[in-house]
Amino acid sequence: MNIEKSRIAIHNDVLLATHQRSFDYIAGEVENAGDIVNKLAAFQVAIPSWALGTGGTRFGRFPGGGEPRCLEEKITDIGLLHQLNQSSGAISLHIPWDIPSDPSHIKALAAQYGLRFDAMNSNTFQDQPGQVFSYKFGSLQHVNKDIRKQAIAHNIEVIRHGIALGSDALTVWLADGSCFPGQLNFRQAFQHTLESLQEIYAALPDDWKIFVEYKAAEPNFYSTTVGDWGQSLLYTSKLGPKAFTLVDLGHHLPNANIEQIVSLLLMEGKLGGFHFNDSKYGDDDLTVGSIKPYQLFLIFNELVEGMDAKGMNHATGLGWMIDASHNVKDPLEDLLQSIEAIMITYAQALLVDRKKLAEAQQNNDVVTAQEVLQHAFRTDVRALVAAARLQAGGALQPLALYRTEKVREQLIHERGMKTVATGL
Ligand code: AFD
Ligand code: MN
Ligand code: MN
Repeated sequence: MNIEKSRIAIHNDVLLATHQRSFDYIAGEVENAGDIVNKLAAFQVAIPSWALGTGGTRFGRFPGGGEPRCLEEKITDIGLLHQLNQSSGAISLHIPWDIPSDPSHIKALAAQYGLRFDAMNSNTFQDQPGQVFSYKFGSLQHVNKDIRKQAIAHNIEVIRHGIALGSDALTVWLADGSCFPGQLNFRQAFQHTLESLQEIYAALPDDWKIFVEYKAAEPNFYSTTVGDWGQSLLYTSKLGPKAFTLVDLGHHLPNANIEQIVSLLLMEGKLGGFHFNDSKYGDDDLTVGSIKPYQLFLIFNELVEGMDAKGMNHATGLGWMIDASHNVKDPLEDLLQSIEAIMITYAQALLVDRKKLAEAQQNNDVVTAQEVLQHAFRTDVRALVAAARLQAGGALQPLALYRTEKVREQLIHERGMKTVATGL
């Protein structure tokens, strides 16, 4: 299905006068409103193929109907999001869930919706039907060389699928680790993993990157072989210039200072990918900004400051993706909320008075430093975000239009009530 441009135009016409009033107000309050709007319009966040259906929990799955049944339908879903907000212009695939039978057809379909292919994800955390060796005791870390070889070959196959689609990055997230003390020799597990990653790295095309994602715990509960940013940075430093660390907001121990982590990774030129979500307890994969919006702002503040210090383009300098799971909400509504939260926070980070903050830091003026940050965080920037969408051809209120157009009802009508998206 499609959301016709004319439907978006009618929706915008009705809201235009109110929007313009809010926009004029904020444009008078901030410096360079036009620049901020342009940066927001350029900023695109990839949607992963596995966020379009109802996520599994250990306890139950309560699908809401109309879930995409195949890669084509996943592209359609992301295309719909992009038509509404003009900020979801990329899709991230997971192999083997999303193996394209006809890559040129898939590429053409994505192009119709204005989507490009973001990082490709490999999967060595599940055993697939017909697979020779099991990953029960790990994949790239495994004590058995044949099992490591199988996992390496899978990652190289993922790169090949990505080349056919025009992607330029591979994300490796490993479930490797151990559940009990004594189960693993930590150094040996690290060395095996490094050697395996080196073989995968050797198969990367010249213009590709590899992102090594870390996670503190789960599914292994005692140790994780890429458990934190330090371990990821060790791997990516040893691998070489095409290797980068990937930060997923949900993959830290409680109260970790993620803003400091991204700042130092950027300083080292080793931050490559970023997964947005929110959480209260662990890897909850909740809607971005729904639990800790101020923390998200502080992280974005460091991202903007650190990228500017390196002369990086905000939109293209990192691989931005939402990594979420939906158990009680319509996944598409949740993704619209997540994108809105990302854009609002990015806009607030752009508002930070950097000169004043640097002066306050230099003078140990702690009070002013806090004032500068909180002034930006407390500014209502929603009209700037809406203006960026309007400029790009999106809807002033994507969620409202999604509901009035009855998108979910139409998807259920087309696909049925009992559809299950492949993925987590
Ligand atoms: C799991 C991991 C990680 C990864 C995703 C896709 O926690 O976030 O990005 O699977 O492999 O959710
Ligand atoms: Mn992730
Ligand atoms: Mn995760």
